[in-house]
Amino acid sequence: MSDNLSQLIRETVAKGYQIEPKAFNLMREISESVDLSALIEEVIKRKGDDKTIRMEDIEQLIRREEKEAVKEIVCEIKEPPNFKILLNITKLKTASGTTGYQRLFSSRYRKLLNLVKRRVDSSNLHTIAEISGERSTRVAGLVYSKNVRRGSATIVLEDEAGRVEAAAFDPSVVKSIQEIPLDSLVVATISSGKRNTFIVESINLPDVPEHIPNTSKKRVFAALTSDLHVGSKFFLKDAFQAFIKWLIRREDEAAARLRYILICGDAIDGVGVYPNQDKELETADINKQINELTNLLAQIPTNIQIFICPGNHEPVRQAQPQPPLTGSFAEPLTRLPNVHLLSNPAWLEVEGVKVLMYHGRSLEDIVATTPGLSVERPALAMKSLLRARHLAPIYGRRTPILPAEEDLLVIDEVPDIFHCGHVHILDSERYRGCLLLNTGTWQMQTSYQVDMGIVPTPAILPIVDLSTLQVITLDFSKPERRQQGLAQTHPE
Ligand code: D5M
Ligand code: FE
Ligand code: ZN
Repeated sequence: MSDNLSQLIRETVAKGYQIEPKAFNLMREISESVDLSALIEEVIKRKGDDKTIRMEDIEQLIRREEKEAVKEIVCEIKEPPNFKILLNITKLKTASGTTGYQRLFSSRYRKLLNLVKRRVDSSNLHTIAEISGERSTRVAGLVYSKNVRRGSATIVLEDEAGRVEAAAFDPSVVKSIQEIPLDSLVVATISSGKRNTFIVESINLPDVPEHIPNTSKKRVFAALTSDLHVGSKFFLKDAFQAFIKWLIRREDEAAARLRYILICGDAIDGVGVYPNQDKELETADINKQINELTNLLAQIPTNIQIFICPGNHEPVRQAQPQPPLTGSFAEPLTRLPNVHLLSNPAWLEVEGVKVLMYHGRSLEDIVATTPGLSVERPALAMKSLLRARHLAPIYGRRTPILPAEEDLLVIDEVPDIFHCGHVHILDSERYRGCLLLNTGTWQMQTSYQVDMGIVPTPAILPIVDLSTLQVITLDFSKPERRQQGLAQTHPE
């Protein structure tokens, strides 16, 4: 026990007061963090004839102190929100048929090539047609196909004018080929092997440079979430309602500082998304689902800005990029002054912090084709997308992609926060200064997920302090909410 504490206890007893053991323990616990002698003085002032100091007497005052602090925070952040919608794809020039996809891939190639040229010394970057048998040639090409075996791999690269097949035997190059998503752009050094064959000496994705993230000057928080699935029998309405109650009550600092909510797709469950979905729906009427979502969001204080992008359960075009909800489906939500309907993907700047929102359908294709990756660690699959600088590189598997004149799924800029959902598992990573966050779900495990062996992490909400990009999580799945730093789950 500290000298100050013993002194304080002696003085209190000398004044004729008794201290209950529980109160004494609490005093010891908090003696480092509060001005205990001022606190006991206040307790005595309130006691009257009762000469016993109980735990409750002290607790009441601490709570009041906390409340005062929260009130102060609320006053402190009274400036208007500071955000910009940097990319919201509402209109897109489509190109139909096979020429459509040719144009899309040619746009992808050119955009990623320009990005690579900004990053690396491009003076010796050649076209595939320029590969010579005499010396090593550095080329940029899209991965047309690849075949990885034990100890070796072959890869076919193509650019606008040609194709080349090359083999790799170096274990680190074979590993790189294994990790590189199909249809992404790579920079490879190709040399000639025996009998007119080519060898891959090195191969790299465009990647991101080491990045110093932008942060907010104000200590303002943003809740990043996804996959509510309102309308599903498995939507955890009580847990979501507990989150809203927590927001309204503002009894702790995170709630008081929260100014933004980002919902990264699958806000509603929709209809006809998977076979026999109707058996798992609370309501099969999309308008009713949207009304219920609107009613929930309407309870959120209007000084909190809410951004919503669609996922594969929303009634919009499934081919990506997906437009924002529109027409009668959007109407109830647009009546809320603080709701902003965005496309998938969308770019957002909140308090100076750049956020890339993308629902994450392509994560399924990444984990299905990359050995070592799984849905349990979606943030690692997100890292693959970021390194490929493309949100859905793999063409022709589960992710429908719209043939368009411009490939808007290229990640042109380095985001400070890359936000995805879809896999229903909360996960985070830091990669070269970027925060990668997959934000889980508010839906219990569905029978489909039981069959697929997907174990979701429902009702755990990550909240980002925009001034530091540190993440805390709040668990609303239990009545006893537990707060913890996300860094504890996956240390950097
Ligand atoms: O996706 C919820 C989860 O289910 C997520 O982990 C992807 C997985 N999922 C969704 N659709 C499919 C198909 N067709 N095959 C395999 N796995 C799938 P959600 O978008 O919420 O339904
Ligand atoms: Fe979902
Ligand atoms: Zn989804």
